Amino acid sequence: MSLQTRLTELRDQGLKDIQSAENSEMINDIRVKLLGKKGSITEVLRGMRELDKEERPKVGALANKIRDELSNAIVTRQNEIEAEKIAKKLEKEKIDVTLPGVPVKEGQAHVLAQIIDEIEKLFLGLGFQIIEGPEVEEDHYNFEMLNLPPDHPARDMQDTFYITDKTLMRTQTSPVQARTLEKHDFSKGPLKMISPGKVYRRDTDDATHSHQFHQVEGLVVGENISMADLKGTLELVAKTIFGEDRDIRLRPSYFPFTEPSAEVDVSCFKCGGKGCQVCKQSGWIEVLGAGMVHPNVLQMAGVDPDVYGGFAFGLGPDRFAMLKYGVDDIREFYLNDLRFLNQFSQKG
Ligand code: 2U9
Repeated sequence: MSLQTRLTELRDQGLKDIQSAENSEMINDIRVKLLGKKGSITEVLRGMRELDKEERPKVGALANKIRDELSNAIVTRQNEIEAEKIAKKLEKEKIDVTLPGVPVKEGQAHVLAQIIDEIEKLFLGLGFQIIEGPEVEEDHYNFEMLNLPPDHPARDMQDTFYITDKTLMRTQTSPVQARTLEKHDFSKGPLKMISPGKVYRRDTDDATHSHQFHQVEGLVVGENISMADLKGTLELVAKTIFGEDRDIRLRPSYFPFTEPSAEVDVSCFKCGGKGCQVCKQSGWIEVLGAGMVHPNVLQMAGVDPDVYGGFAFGLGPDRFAMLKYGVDDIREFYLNDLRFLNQFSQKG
């Protein structure tokens, strides 16, 4: 068989093989078999040494033409295979961007967070700072700085979880106020702050008691601060949370950290003060405690009680939410049952 015939045969078979190759690996094998160092075309070219001088250029030209033809066919098929691969991938991964998405269920703040947010907004508007502090506290700040020395009988009501002899889960957010008061620079003006957060008591949980609940406490210390300032501030709290038409009244009480101290009632938001089941026919509901900061507390924080004075108050967002929404079991707030929590939609 002449070399020309051999070459055209190789070309015809090669082109067929190239055309029917299905992937890059097959194409590569064909390329090696035909055009590689030991490939069939290369071998034919090597055989040209035996040809007559006149024949060599003709066969050489044909061999080069066929080699080019085959390499072009290989590149073309290779490109086709690549394009087919991409097209298949695109088909498989096709998405319809016009389809409606899976709706994201919008959450909302916990009902207690909603109450705390409302109180924080009110006090920010009055120029108060919002200050948080540690839940694991020193006995010194939780009790002693608040005029509750060791063995003070009022400590009984605030029994808590002790971490060591001198560290405990705070029973009130007052220690945050004591720490801030101790550091306050009065040359820069009065101290006006609220401290919201979790507090702990060694209570057996029932419908009205929880070993962990929330407080927002407030403290104002400066010059010429009177009980009228206290009453005006608390009236705003009552109106913000329980409605514009609310009144408040102060009844004498006792707290070790305030003197005089008062329990604060809000006129019943259910009956407007006439008397109903919610207010137990009294027209009033007790909502918070307050008083003028005890001189001992000021003194212990390094503040001169002859120059500075102020008021403090404490309220329980849990109790506020129970009253406002008629929740009769405090434990509901801590069960994380969405059927309960979703009732308090922020959108109204
Ligand atoms: C400093 C000085 C005084 C904080 C106060 C109350 C009154 C109060 C609780 C009652 C039950 C809140 O809802 S409750 O848990 N508190 O009645 N708290 S005055 O007085 C302070 C705090 C810090 C330095």
